[in-house]
Amino acid sequence: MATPVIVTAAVVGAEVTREQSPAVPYTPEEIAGAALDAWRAGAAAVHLHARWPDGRPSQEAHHFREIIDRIRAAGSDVVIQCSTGGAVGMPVEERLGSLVPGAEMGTLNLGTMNFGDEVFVNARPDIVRIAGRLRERKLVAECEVYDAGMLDTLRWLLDKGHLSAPYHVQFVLGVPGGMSGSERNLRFLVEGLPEPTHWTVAGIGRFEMPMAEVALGLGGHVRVGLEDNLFVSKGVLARGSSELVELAVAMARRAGREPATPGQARALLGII
Ligand code: KMH
Ligand code: ZN
Repeated sequence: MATPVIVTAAVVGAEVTREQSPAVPYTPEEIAGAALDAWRAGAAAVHLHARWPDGRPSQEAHHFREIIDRIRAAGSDVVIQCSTGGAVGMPVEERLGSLVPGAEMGTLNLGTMNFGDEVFVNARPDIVRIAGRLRERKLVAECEVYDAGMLDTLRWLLDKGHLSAPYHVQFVLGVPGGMSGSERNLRFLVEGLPEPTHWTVAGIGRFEMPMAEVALGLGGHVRVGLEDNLFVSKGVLARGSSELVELAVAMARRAGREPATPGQARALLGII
């Protein structure tokens, strides 16, 4: 049987705003609601950011705690992944505020890069520090790779013992400043993994669904959601991340793969 597909829903992120789409959630209640809708639509995992009620990005522990509590209170077993990337410009200690009890995974961004017109700073000592915090808290790292050189940083982290299995890799393709979302780029990155591991692709903007399709064929996993893309088709806004999850689930089934349950996702990712 083909490996089930872990569909991860990235329901809010730090950049998109309600001015761009009224479906963007801000409050912990709205973010938890979007996560639950995504889980009901077939997402096995949710990638969480938080916002202040006015929409500013937040890495405040109390926001993440409330989001997770609301998800669990509704009876969901969805895998919880918290962002340590936060928003461009946030100091590392602030970014680490998201790693609250109840988190099961945390992101580990593997390098500094242009991020649109801004710079997303991830100096190597900071990457080591975040990796250390994830290890201390027994969280599975999801390594965010935006460009090919970041795979060398992954190899370096493994060689130096800053990171060890189980970990997960996510290729984020289409950020202006990183690699764009082409099949050739994705194949090149997958071939460049330092050792066999599970991986996901998050295609940004118009790259979301095309990259999901390529990943499904290559045995990878898929991330979708409003953090990455606001549209279901050209000029048509998604009702929410759950609608993008529905599209990804249907695409997976057409490719002969079933969406993973949260339990299957935990087994694949090594979450205990
Ligand atoms: N908001 C981006 C600057 C992550 O979640 O770890 C970083 C980001 C990655 O979203
Ligand atoms: Zn994120």
